[in-house]
Amino acid sequence: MPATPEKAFYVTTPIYYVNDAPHIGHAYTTVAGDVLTRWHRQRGEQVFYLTGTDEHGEKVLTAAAEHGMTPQDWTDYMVQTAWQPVLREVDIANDDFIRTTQPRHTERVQQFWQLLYDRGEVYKGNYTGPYCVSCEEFKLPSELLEGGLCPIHGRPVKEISEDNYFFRLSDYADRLLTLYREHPEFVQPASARNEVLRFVEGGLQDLSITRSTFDWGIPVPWDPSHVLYVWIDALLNYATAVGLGTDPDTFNRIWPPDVHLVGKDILRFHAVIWPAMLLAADLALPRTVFANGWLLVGGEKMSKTKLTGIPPAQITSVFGSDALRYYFLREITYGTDGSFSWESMAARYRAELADQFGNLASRLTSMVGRYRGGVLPTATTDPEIARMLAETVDAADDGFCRLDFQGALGATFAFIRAVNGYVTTTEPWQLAKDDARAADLDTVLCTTADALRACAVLLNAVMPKAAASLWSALGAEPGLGPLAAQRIQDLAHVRLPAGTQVRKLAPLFPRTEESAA
Ligand code: ME8
Repeated sequence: MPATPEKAFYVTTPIYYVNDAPHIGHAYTTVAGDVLTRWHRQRGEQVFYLTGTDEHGEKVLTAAAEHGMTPQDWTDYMVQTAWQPVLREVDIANDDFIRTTQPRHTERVQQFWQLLYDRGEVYKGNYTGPYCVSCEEFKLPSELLEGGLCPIHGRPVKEISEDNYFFRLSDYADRLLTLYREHPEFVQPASARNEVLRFVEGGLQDLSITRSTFDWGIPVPWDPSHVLYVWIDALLNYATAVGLGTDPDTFNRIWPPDVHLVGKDILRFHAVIWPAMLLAADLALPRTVFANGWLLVGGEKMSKTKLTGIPPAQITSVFGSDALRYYFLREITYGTDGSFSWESMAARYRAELADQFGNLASRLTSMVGRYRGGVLPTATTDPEIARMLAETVDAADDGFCRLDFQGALGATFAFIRAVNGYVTTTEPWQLAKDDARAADLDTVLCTTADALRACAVLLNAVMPKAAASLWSALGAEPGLGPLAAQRIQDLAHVRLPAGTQVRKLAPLFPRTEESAA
């Protein structure tokens, strides 16, 4: 019998609206997913990482009209010039990019809803009530701010009254509450779980799933005078991208998702509507929906709608993509809100990346060059540093797997600080003056080089460019193989072999005038 292929660890980001260009809020979620992906790959797991764009709905239709373009031309343009390039800008290693206008999506979405219609999960009714186009969400009157404004966008909502089709969402309240109770890991962090619990305990209303006043959407298969509501089209991207209904081999290898990364603004869609849709179709449920907090500007959510978004390139052009990736995950507890400031970005760049990590790498590579002609000597490594390394690997693995990026990076940088301290205390530059202490100097060089070998692997998920430069300067590949093939589980047991050719390294995080500002 052929071996059953291992189920992939499946990570997703939200698919982003193409009404405007991406800002660092979008990059934040996508980088978090990328780090998770790269970490799990280095644990030896198969990983499937999906991102993409959400192209239907009124918001995109309006943006296209404002630019005098058809919605399809507009979405093609935005995907090619803005949304796909930003992935390269911040170094994303996604496996697929789904667009909701692709036939592989639209056809499978129609099949899915036809199935639910045939099963009696859908009925015709009338929706009258508020709708926020910026959220693409039907609102409850009680949720609105004074003056009838959307609580997220601070903009007036539309009052709509349409004959629509409805999904029997209210039937699923009990099953959802059981799900949250039996699987506390389903919604994370705890604050998000509590919010979802409170919401569902308050009772659910059936959901309007079609719109009939515009046609930029997927036609309802049983009534083409309606299009599907953009959210119940968009949520299905996670399943259509991996072959729902038409490619069972791929689907069974990847489904269900292990982690849906979402911003807290779209938590209810993912933690309430989405599992109800899957239950109605008898599909397995995702393991976890993890909600990240907001990047704030002046205390408010950074947003395309409010034009407060900072494009990622504005940061990467000064600090590089590794530093952007590092900064947000180190600075903000994943799951809570946080602010960006140039001052704090520059301070972390200087103190942690340049002065701690970069400096340790420069010190070691130049000392091996100066004292040992660039060849790593034979020596045992310092047992205390080896012990700390083993603890650091465990802490980092635990942190990354729980999406505690801050904790994982905190542990790794504490180790880097300790190794820097070890170099300072052992004073290799003094040892080098005394031939009788050559063995001690060898120990310091081997210990430090090997600690950096481990750091390259520990930081590869977050800073792939710096990690690759370091791996190459350490000359690690001939002895140990490519960086990407290093396994987290082996990290504390492997050593950089004697005889390794170490090259002097250009600063990993150079100080530029702008980064020092
Ligand atoms: O909601 N802080 O798309 P969207 C942190 N198409 N994260 C932020 C952020 C901020 N200020 N701004 C955006 C949609 N994000 C739907 C999703 S999924 C089936 C459909 C991130 O373009 C965060 O992850 O408005 C948020 O959920 C996502 O971008 C929303 O992007």
